[in-house]
Amino acid sequence: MIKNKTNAAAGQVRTAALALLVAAIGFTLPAQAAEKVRIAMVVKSLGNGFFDAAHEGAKEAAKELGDVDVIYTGPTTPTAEGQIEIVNSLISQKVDAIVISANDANALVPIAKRAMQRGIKVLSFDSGIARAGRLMQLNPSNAELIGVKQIQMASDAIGGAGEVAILSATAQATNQNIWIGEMKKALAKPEFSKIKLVATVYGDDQSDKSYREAIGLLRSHPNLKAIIAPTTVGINAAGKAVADEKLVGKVYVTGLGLPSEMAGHVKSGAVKSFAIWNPIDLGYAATYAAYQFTKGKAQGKDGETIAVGRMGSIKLDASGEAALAPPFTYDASNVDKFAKIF
Ligand code: RAM
Repeated sequence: MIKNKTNAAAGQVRTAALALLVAAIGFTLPAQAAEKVRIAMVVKSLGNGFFDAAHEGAKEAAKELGDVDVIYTGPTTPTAEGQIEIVNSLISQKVDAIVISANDANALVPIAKRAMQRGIKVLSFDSGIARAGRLMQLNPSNAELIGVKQIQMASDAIGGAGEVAILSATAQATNQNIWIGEMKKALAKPEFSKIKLVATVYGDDQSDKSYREAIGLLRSHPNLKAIIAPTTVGINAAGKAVADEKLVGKVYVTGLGLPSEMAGHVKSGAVKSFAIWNPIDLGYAATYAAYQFTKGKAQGKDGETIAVGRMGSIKLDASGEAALAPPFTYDASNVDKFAKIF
């Protein structure tokens, strides 16, 4: 009897265990079938607030899409070599997509091609790879607009005449070089004929080097009226250099900056106005677009429209590029409000 009871009890336990197993299998099988899409965001370098904000946007897209894992990575200094190593390792990890802000348009083409041959969808954003090395490039905004905007802000700050200098990121950065080209075109316009570009220097998106380059500009060009930095790292360093050299009111800093990093410089008077687009939106849209490629909902054809969630849709031009919104201008009236966001 006792034995039988035990057997019955054991039988019940076995049935319950089986039921649990069935339930468990029932739950785990579909989950295994729906593996997450792994999207790697490769930035110019780590420790840059602009890319930290883009990462926030990538995480937001991943959360919304539900089946995405974001791998956020980049070299410690903004070099193409560092990014090539990283892409190599992402190929071995068999990620599904790579969205990269490139430190060099051409140097990354061979490794990006290799990734694409292995079925990885490669997109560039912010700073582009040449067309052969990516399926599409997402620009934050129209390049001409970004160029003209910066010259206009410099002109407004210095009363339309005087010497200006550019403090850029790295000498190979695709985006900064395009914008510098557009700034030079803008300077050729009659309305800016009294503004003279006297130097272009490179702080490599490193705070200390950017600061040293800014100090160098201030000391070697005593008549300098403005430093234009088309980089969030450079503009922040230049604002500090102008204040440290006690040149507030004599030299103005403008360019592309993050409100969170620039609010103090607007207060010190070193900066009257600067511009930027929303880096969170940029990271969000780039990640969303990459997802569409992994799902076969985007191919990168000329004229193609790609849905990018809350940002609506983007349309590829004849160079396989799309642009988001125009840059927004910040000054004493609004910098504090946006400083809380990015
Ligand atoms: C820096 C980077 C980035 C650029 C911004 C404006 O953070 O160089 O590529 O888009 O500035």
